[in-house]
Amino acid sequence: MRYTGLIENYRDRLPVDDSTRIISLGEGNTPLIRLENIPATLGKDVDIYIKYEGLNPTGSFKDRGMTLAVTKAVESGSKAIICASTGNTSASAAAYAARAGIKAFVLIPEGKIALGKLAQAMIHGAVIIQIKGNFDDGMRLVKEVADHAPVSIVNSINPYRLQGQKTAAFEIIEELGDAPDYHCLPVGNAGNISAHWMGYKEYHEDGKAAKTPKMVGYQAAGSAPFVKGEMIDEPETIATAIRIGHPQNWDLAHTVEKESNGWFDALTDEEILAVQKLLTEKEGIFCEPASAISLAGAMRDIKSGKIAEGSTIVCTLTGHGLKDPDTAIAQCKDAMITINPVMDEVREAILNNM
Ligand code: AN7
Repeated sequence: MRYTGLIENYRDRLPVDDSTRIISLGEGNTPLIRLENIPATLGKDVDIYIKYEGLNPTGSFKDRGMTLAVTKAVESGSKAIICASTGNTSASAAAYAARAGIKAFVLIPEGKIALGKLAQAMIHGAVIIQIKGNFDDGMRLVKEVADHAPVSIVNSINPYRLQGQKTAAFEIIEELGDAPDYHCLPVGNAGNISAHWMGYKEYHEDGKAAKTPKMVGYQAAGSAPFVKGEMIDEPETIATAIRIGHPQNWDLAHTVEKESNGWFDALTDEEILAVQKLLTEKEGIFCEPASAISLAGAMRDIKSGKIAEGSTIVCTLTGHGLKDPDTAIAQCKDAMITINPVMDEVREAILNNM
């Protein structure tokens, strides 16, 4: 059967009915890839799977929530959606609004969103409002303006976003035959970790999984309110996707931590970038910096024994590496050889680099 997106696939578990016009780009159904080379380097017996959410239609997990948020906005008669974004939400909102034939307004922090995401929001025709401030300023403004203008908010404070995103947990359980022991994710607003936990609990309660995983959320050291235990006013990190100091799902995420017996921890930008590169070089998988933090954190916690040996671990790679070409290229400055167009020089380049 033709795959037509996650709402059709999980129709009976999502708030739609037969008359709902579904706005979909075929999101979901992303690969769960078993790491073959990295686990052996850790000196521990573990099974690590990557849920490659970068392969969604706009290159990030946001599409799972956006398909339902935009579907419901259109159903309610809305002609425009709005979001604040560190980049990926704006790209997704722009694409799904285009598909629906409605307007998208996106508020982004000036100079702090990755190039690919900006290109996406622009080419899909979103109205881009740059803020001389950060994501948290944008979020505050979106909430304020929604009371004064005819727009539907599609940030993760919109409950349909989380309903859509919970389907990633369903897919993982269906593929593994059960929930993993640990599920590691990058955390910004903590919508995704909360959505996954909803999905795991739902399938567990319905007998589709024998257990639920410990949920582990990793943040960038300069933007780690959950690790600090308080909001941060000036978040900073190279992983701009998670450059968020005032997470919108603060209480939900703490409930997830408690109920799942999980934890939050922080990693430095250097640790994040090193694992982004390792993953591309050792496994052939390219994700954006924010996404690499899930594996970077898992590797550290596996090595230390905090994640138990013998465990099955799923790490979500939330966004595609192509989202942020600047950061990738900056990591590989000396990776090019320039020659004259003669065979001898090509051969030399090969032999010198075997
Ligand atoms: C690649 O696009 O908040 O913890 O405005 O783009 O659910 O917020 C992006 C977040 C992780 C964090 N990885 O997820 C936005 C935005 C990537 C992201 C997160 C984001 P949440």
